[in-house]
Amino acid sequence: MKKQNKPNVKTGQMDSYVVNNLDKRMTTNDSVPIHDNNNTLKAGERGPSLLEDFIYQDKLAHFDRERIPERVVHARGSGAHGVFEATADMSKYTKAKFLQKGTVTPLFIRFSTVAGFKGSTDLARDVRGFSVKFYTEEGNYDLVGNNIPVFFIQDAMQFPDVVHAVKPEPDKEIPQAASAHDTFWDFISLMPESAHMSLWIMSDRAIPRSFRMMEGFGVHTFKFINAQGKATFVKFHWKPRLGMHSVAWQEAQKISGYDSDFHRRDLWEAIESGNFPQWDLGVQLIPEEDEMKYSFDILDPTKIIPEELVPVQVIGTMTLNRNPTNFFAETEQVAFDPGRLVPGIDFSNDPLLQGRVFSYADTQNYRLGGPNFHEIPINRSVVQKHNNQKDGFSRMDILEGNVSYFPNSLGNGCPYHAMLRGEKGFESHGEKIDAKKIRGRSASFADHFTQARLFFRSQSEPEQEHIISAFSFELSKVNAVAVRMRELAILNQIDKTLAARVGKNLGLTPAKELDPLTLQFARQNHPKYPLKPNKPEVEQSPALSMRPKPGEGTIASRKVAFLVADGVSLKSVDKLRKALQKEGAEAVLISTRVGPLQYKEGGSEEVQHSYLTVASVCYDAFYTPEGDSVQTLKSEPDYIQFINEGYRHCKVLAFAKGAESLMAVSFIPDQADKGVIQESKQALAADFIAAMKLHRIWEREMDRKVPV
Ligand code: HDE
Repeated sequence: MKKQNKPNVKTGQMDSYVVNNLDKRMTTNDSVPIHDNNNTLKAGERGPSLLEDFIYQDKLAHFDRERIPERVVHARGSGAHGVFEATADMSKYTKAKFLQKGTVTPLFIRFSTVAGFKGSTDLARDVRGFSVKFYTEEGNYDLVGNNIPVFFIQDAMQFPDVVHAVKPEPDKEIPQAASAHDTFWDFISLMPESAHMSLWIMSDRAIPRSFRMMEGFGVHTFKFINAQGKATFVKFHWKPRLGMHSVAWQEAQKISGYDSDFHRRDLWEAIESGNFPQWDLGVQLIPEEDEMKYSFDILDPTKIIPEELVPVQVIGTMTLNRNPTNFFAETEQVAFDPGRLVPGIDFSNDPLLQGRVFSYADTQNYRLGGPNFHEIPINRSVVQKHNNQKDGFSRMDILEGNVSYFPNSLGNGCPYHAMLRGEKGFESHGEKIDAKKIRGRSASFADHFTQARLFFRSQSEPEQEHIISAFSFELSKVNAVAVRMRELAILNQIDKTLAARVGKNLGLTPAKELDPLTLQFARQNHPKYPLKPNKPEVEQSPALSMRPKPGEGTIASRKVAFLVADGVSLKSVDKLRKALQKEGAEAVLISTRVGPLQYKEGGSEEVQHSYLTVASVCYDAFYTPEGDSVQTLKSEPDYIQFINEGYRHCKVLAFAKGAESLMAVSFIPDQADKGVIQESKQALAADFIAAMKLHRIWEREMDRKVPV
């Protein structure tokens, strides 16, 4: 049953725009009742259509303009409403009202992939956008982040270049939503500053199991400003309550075929069923005086601040509790902008952040058709705006009076400036700057490999293997050997084993030194490149690995496929189903056909999914209960494919006592590993749940007997 959530100030405002057509007569856009909307007005039964048919024109003219430009990046996205509750006293650091303990603020979130078009697959290897719009009492604040804490480039000037390199190649518009092609790696292999990000993007972080199971990051260093005007540097982190999980690369490719809306569907269904996803908001705080303290520059967006160096403090919780009513009106028209700040938060001088401040409002003026996009319901603040900006396409607000300028006396000097009445508005932090104009970069941004190495060395063995496979996959798809060689030379600067292993898969030996072309372009930004890097404070960061730590983990909201056929035992189904439900996981019956499933004990249950309509890659774990169904499944190739694939993708499988014989028709060995539970030998529910908490039995990847 759908859990109800109380409307808040934002969803209440949105509801006032919602239109319901039930029992309503069809009208034109001017609300004129329509008699017949199937037939155009003609001169005689077989005659030509008449120009005066305003009802037809009304319908077609609107249809002809239904599409708006998709976002130039992050075109594919999924949104949800939610709330943020501040749980810590932050007044010492920031005066932002929505961050003061106990304050609850409505929000809208949009997750996205970056490279693909609007209709592309959710499972592309890509960064995920993680944009949150807080509708605060002091106006809208947007935290427009990603699920990876660093970026490819250090200066906004190169953003169009990196985007052009990753998007489909302009002559043939191939490939869609994929970085595995020549132009991307051509660019990356000439830009050593992208080395750190490229390791993240080749890691499992780039193929999440669910939006609900990934971290989010503000990426840049921002500033908190307190009531006394004192600044503290801050990095934002979103930590998912469900833990961090990914799928395997081969699975990702298959899911793209079976259900290219996999992440969108997962988010929608979770919220619809009342499994509201949650994240804790954490901050890393750095006193202003420590700006230059570290071995890296905190303004450099290709660097993280290791959590072991500056711990993440939790300051609040986000809960997503309502799906959009209409995709276009909300998820498509929402406009995020890192340049949208509230008092208490300010920019740092990160050159990537500085450049973003221009681009978002600019692209939205174009994409949403003019300067009044702030008035679209999803973008409206929950406090009324007051200023002298007026007119423009599709203006909604109706400004009263004859005054639209300042200063004025006819309007009583209103809207007034906060400072004129002893009040406070947004004030930029009064940082002292005394500088010469230059078009260039700080030498403190020149170390490109130390943190890439930190990332690689902090991964568990299976995670490192996945990175090696991902680089091998991507670079194998690159046709230009010179590009492969250049990238290998970069990898060799990061970690010799990484480079050698990838090189082996490409039939190439990594060069010791960076390619002369890479050096030439690196020297454009840093004339003395390469500079000697500082000694890092941290050489291993457990926080960078996604592996659940022992004793950690939840299986809440994970989907377990119950593989059944007519004649299955209800008792055997319920034995595990009840245990899973207690843990918040979902049991999904999959049978030889949809419709009523006949139980051995009598009675039936409606089944929504069959081996024909779904695939094993869309489930987290598998259970085969016992009963007369076992005989049917023995000769059902689609069932056998389910369990073989589940095994190959390192998932947990359980077999009821009377169903264990089915293992013999699969590739799964008897007593395989801790992820294969046989009821006759193990505690069915307890061992199954414990194994699922590990998410995957990655060690099994070495067993490649099962064809993919
Ligand atoms: Fe964006 N980015 N970006 N970006 N970005 C856009 O804005 C841009 C960057 C991010 O769900 C665009 O409204 C520049 C970093 C997200 O609607 C555009 C630079 C990070 C989204 C734009 C960056 C992001 C966008 C396209 C280099 C992580 C989706 C449509 C300085 C912190 C927002 C739009 C949504 C979208 C520009 C780099 C995150 C063109 C110039 C770094 C999550 O304005």
